[in-house]
Amino acid sequence: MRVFAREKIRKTNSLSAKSLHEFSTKAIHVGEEPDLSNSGDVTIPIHMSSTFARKEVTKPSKGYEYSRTSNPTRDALEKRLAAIEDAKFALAFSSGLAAETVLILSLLKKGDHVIAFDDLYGGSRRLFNKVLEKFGLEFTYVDARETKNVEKSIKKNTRMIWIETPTNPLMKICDIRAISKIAKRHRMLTVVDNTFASPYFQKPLKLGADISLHSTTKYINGHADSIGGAIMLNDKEIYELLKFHQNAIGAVSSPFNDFLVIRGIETLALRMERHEKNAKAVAEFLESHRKVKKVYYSGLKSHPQHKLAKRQMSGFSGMISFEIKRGLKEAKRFLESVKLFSLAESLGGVESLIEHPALMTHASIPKNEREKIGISDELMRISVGIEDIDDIIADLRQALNKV
Ligand code: P1T
Repeated sequence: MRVFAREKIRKTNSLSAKSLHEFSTKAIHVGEEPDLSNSGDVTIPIHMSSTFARKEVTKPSKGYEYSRTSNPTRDALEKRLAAIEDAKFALAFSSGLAAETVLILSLLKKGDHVIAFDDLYGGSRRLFNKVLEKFGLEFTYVDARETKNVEKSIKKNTRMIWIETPTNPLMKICDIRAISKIAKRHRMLTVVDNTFASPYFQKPLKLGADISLHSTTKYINGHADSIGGAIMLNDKEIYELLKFHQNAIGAVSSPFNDFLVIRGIETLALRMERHEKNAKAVAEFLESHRKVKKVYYSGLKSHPQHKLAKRQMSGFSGMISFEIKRGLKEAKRFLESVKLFSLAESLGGVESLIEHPALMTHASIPKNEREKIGISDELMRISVGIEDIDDIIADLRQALNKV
């Protein structure tokens, strides 16, 4: 019996991110190898303790001293996050915006300049302009679909290029490989907010980016029941700097939320396949509806960057935006007529959500700026859930009939 147990220990201990190659296997096993010398939990326990006892004054017993600095449940999540993004390192934060804040405060200083895609989550632009500019950082927004717009905006003090692709909310695509090349040539860092694609469909680090960032609140957790953020990267020096600031600033995720995100990741591959399948059907339905003016979905052949999306993503994800023909009043009527969809901010959960960017997620961007980017009053964004596709389309159809 003892021999059997030891054999099993050896077997389970051999599971590591390095020895596992396929996404779904890593998403289920990395960070949760059962420790058979202890209780052998198959799922990682939620270590709620804020502090850890030690025997010797100067040496934490198992490397843990205080949960802001590190925590076994967070460690498990960070290992898994690194594994699913094929990254060497990952760090987990209390929100996507906390991850962004720690990233910028760790790597930039007063007087530094950032070039950012002009179509970004409204909260990211609010963070940049209303918070970080106060500390002497400078941001320039460009339409990064044209790589030359990025190159043209480089200044002596430019240190970072910040992109989303697909963007929130207009699903614009930029060329991660080409932009990363420019950044390298000018010794700048490329940060990709990979929230909309998820690590299942896009791996920015493999395309040359330095940092991949996520709001884990969205697809990675996938059940609309926790707020969190993550940074994945390969550079050890930058990782150590970020790890220092994660502790020094303190915007860490809670062990309970870490547990939820670990559990969410286990079904990420299955969920993303279904999100995409449903989204394709919804995009085609909307595109063929006479009351719909325009559909924004990179999986449609009519999307101006469909080919680039196909090249750098392995799937098109579940986010769609669209405009109806009859103005704000009718858009509001449509939004208030859906029944299966919840009219709510956020995205990436199993349930279908719908929202109005100009009045909700992107309301903090001045109207003239919004219009310049293309966020009109008729624009609506949907996060297609994994419910039965017939029910999803029936709900959209009945709401369109009310317009
Ligand atoms: O909400 P939080 O976990 O802090 O993540 C911020 C964030 C960062 N990046 C992208 C691309 C995002 O979409 C978000 C959050 N977005 C929404 C809440 C939304 O409804 O678009």
